[in-house]
Amino acid sequence: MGTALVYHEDMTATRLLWDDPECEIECPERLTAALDGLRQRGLQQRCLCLTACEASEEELGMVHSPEYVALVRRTQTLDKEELQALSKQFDAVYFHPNTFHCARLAVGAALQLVDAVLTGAVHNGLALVRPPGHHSQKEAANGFCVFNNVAIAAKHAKQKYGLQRILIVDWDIHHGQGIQYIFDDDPSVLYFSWHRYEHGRFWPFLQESDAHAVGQGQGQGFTVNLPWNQFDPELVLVSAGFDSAIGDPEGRMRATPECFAHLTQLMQVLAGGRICAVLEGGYHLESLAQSVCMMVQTLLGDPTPPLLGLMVPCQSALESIQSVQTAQAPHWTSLQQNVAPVLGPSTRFPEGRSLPLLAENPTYEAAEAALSPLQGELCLRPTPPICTAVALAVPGAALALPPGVLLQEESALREETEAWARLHKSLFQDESLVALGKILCLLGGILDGQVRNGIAVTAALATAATVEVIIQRCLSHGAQRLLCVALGQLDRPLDLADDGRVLWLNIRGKEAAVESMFHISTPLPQTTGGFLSCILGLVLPLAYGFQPDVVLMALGPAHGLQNAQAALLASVLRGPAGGRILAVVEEESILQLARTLAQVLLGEAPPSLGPFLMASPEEIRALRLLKAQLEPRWKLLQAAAPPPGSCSPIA
Ligand code: Q9C
Ligand code: ZN
Repeated sequence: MGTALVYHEDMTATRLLWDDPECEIECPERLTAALDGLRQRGLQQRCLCLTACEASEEELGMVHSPEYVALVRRTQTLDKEELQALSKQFDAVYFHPNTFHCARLAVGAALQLVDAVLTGAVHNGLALVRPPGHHSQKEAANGFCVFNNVAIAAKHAKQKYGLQRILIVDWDIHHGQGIQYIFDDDPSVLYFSWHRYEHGRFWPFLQESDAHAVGQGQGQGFTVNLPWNQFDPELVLVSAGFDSAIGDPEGRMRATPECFAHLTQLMQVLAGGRICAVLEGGYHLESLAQSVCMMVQTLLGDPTPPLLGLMVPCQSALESIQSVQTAQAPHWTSLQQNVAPVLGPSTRFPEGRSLPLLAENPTYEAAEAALSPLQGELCLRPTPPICTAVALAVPGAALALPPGVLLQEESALREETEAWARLHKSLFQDESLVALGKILCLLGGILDGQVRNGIAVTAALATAATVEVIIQRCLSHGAQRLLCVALGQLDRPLDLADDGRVLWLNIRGKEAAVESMFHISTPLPQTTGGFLSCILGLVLPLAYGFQPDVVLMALGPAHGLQNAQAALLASVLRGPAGGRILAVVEEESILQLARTLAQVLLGEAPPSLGPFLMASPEEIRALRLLKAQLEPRWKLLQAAAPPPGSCSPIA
């Protein structure tokens, strides 16, 4: 089980035959650059490489009319002048004698990827295709797109595999209006798109790209901008455009390649990790190649590199999120319990404001200049030789570990272990001292970059003392910032300085409390909705905002977490610190828990949280209270997801 890469070199055989500055960016080199990047970084070799076959006309017919398919088929025999004349009938489109062949291969590649994932041959995958698809419509080519690859893939997944809920995440910089039209009244396909809009002044200049478009008829509420609303998809299709990436001449935005690793990782907690990504836009060759590598690396289960930069959402992004919530609220009860603050009218821009962004964006050139020094450095971060290691207090538990996990047998030097034990005046004896020695050795491996992540099983009653030692060891080893997410009865070590190096987040107890901006307590929610809100609306923004270099997730006595909840938490915490996470669990709770955590740390999707329950009013009140107090320091909380409510839109 791994990651599929679907491709056919014939898809480089279509190109622009005349002068057209708008279309020339959609060139064959896009595919070769992406593929070379994957090859150079050794990523292609780790994938299951599949050769694309042409889709049949019947398959094209799931979305397109026979007349339109016939029209595209006829382009095979047209001369240059005829091709140019036909292209002019559409917006931002060019035809080539090979277009029909390439476009059928592109659809075929998307279908093969869905087959590979849904038959269980692979976990996930990427189809590297041209032409792209998301703008194409039943009877029209549009925006370089000829056939709608992803839409046909969704129909195929429904028809051939009987799927009932498919999520399409479209992160191309342009709105995929083609996909939106095709599934407008279909509640089984949730289309989520984020795109540059500029109040209608960014291509394709459509009113229906705005937040108020929520779908029609039965499909109302299934054209959405928030993936986290308990649709609970069985499959995730990604319209993976990379034209929002830094340096892109078309999108002129500044997403770094790392952003795509994190986007991919966030998608991986959905649908049991069944992700099929299909290339859409992306026109800066080097930026495209790097972004594709980031995505494939994450699909393969590698840790995500840390996100750099200021962790502050911009006002205009907050406004967009706010209007989506307002527009969707009638269709999703989850969005009616919004904990996000409502923006006052004074902060809203008038509809017809002038647009500094579409004119020459002064930061764009700077961004492009910044790209070149980034290049070599990016993927050079060495991947630690060992993925996940487990230090066990009880040797018998090793039987429950999944394959691929290294059992930590080695210990730190006895003198060193004893020195740490003494320093913390704690009663480490015999068994617990042996366990501590192994844990110190495992931690050393993580800090030195030999091991990506790990699980430390402490002897009974030794968790709190072990956590103290781990914190001190991290700080003395030069960790700048350590995030501790502590569950159950674990107190913040008393002698720990509140100097911003450790962010202590305790999830337990009855009261939400902000002792300081770096010492926060919140109750463990008892509902699925409350738990998701806590993880996605509080822990995740705090973790990304803090930018830790190590994450410690400690499950102390009476932590009360179900295995699936622990798995989701660990899975989310893999993101912020480049995957450097150490999970500490107490002996009594191990076996199945350690196994589940190990699977997630290896890169597998967390299991389902089970039946959905709305967040309770008290849970929402606690979260609101914390957000209000923490927002001045932790700005990402402003953009946090609202607490999810019911499983389905209101009928
Ligand atoms: N001056 C994709 O990314 N260009 N298609 C509009 C207006 C058309 C983009 C430029 C962009 C089409 C798949
Ligand atoms: Zn695009």
